[in-house]
Amino acid sequence: MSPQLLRRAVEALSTFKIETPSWGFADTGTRFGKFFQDAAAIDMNDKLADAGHVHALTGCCPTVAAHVLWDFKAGEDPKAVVKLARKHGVKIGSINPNLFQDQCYKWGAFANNDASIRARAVAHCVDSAKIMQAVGSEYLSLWFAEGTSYPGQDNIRARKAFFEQSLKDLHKSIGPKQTMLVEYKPFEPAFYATDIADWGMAYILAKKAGPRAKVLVDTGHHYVAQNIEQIVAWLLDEDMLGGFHFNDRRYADDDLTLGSIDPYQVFRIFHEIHTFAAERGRQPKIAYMIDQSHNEKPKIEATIQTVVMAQELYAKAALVDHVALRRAQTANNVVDAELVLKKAFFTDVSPALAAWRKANKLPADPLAEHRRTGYARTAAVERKRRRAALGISQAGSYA
Ligand code: PSV
Ligand code: MN
Repeated sequence: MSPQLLRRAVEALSTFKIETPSWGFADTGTRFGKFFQDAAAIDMNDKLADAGHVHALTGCCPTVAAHVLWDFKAGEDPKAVVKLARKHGVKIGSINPNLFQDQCYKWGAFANNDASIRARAVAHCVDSAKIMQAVGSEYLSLWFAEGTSYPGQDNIRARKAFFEQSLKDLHKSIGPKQTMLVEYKPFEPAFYATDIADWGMAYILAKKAGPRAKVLVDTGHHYVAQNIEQIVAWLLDEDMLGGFHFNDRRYADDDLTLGSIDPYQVFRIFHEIHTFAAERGRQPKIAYMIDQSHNEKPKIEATIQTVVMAQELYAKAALVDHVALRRAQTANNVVDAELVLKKAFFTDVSPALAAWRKANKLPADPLAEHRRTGYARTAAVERKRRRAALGISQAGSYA
């Protein structure tokens, strides 16, 4: 690696931050069930401790995404959670309202035919925006588990109109320095017509909601052949890309560690972001977040794997020779254009990662260091004991 490329990769690493999800440290699984882990976090203190541990090892995860109903106790001052986070060396990041758990949402939340349920759902999001304000977070991250499962079940355009109005109403509670992120997902739990099934729908709704609404791309929420980096490039160009939920997908769902299936695809996504930054002379403001619920891998190890992989791919993508690429593109030299990307992708960036970690007094190998500390073993013993004392059973519940 030339000194020039090394510098470029280290520079890229110094600006890259990725948010961990509080729920990624707790016992979560698939919708068919969970396989429990002794070391899984029991409460918010555990989740923040685990997130703090990951940040201490990797140096690039200063914030933690929180799910309102799972992480904030009713009636509790959200500032208590801020304090707890500080104790563990992290901050609260995106705030995720929950519109998929309560029985009243069986027929939807923002698109429910019943105006009182729609109002309740918006009120929950407005309350979540107040939490966002109280904890000093910049992002309200919205995912809607709604739609219809059978043809004819509901009026598709009426649902769209309800969504537009509900999002507009919520937008009034979003401060000038805050952003509400609209996430899309092709199916599950609705199987016929998910209300926000793809990026186009999320774009239209965010655009209509107001200037502080942007689209969130969850890399898992796409069909197999879908070109995610093209979506990313279009959203960037329209100034509508707000953030990512990182994972990897084999089919069209989330939850695998980033780059475990297709690291080249993640590289291509980062390449579009670096290209945009090079052309516009500014970094786009993007919330990089992880959204994974591990059922098989140890949760902290999986999170570290994702973070390290994200850093590696981000650094590789920063090495693309934009001048050579554009030259090849304008000459319609398909082979050379592709080779420019491949060259960066196959460059070994470990010297850059090593230099950046050394400069930031971080362990050279975060995963090995995590294993060496025995953190998970200690947590497993302590949390198993605490679960027993609290009478918390790990059997029988659903994800
Ligand atoms: C839904 O699949 C999702 O991607 C949303 O972002 C949720 O908030 C998250 O997973 C956790 O269930
Ligand atoms: Mn997600």
